[in-house]
Amino acid sequence: MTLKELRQLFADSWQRATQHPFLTGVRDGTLAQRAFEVWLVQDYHFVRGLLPFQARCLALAPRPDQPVLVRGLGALVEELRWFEEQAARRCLSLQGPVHPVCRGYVNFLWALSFRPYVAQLVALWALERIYLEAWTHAQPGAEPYREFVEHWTNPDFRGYVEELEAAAARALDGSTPAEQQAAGDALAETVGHEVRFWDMASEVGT
Ligand code: MP5
Repeated sequence: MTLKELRQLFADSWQRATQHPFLTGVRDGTLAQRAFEVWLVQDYHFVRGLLPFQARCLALAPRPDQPVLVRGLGALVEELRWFEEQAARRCLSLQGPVHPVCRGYVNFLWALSFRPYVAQLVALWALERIYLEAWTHAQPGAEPYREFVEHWTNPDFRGYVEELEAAAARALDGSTPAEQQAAGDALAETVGHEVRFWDMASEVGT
């Protein structure tokens, strides 16, 4: 099974994850400021959890996948600094509680570390690909949010997602039926977590 075929199995929830009302609100400026702030703080917590997941993934990676995973880890460290700057500019505390939806997503990534490498890589590709498509949907973004739209739509980020896609496709290509099943399960769960993350920010912030 190819990555494209796998993704097609979850086309409906993929669309909900990439065309959520939160993103339409970013595009036309109707998103409540509080919803955006909730998302920003929780996404910081998410990225803090994503980094160790990706580091564990790197530990398992075959030689050809090492460069893209190392590149991504460097970008995550830089992104955390960027989030801290964004939060400070808006006087938002990053010390507050982690929302159960965010915690559930990070816990899922932790558990995924004990599943086959291909499942981990497919999930990593999916969560990055969803962010690329989601923020592309929000383009160009209303003024207060434009910098965020640019952050996840710039050519560098697109190139990173394409490299991850190639690595995930290679892993899937050489996988057993049981590993393909694990990859499909991981993909379904990842897309579900992405939808719930936007729902959470929209609900808590309004
Ligand atoms: C990403 C993210 C993309 N920041 N938050 C969620 C909930 N899903 C995906 O990850 P990155 O590393 O910020 O591009």
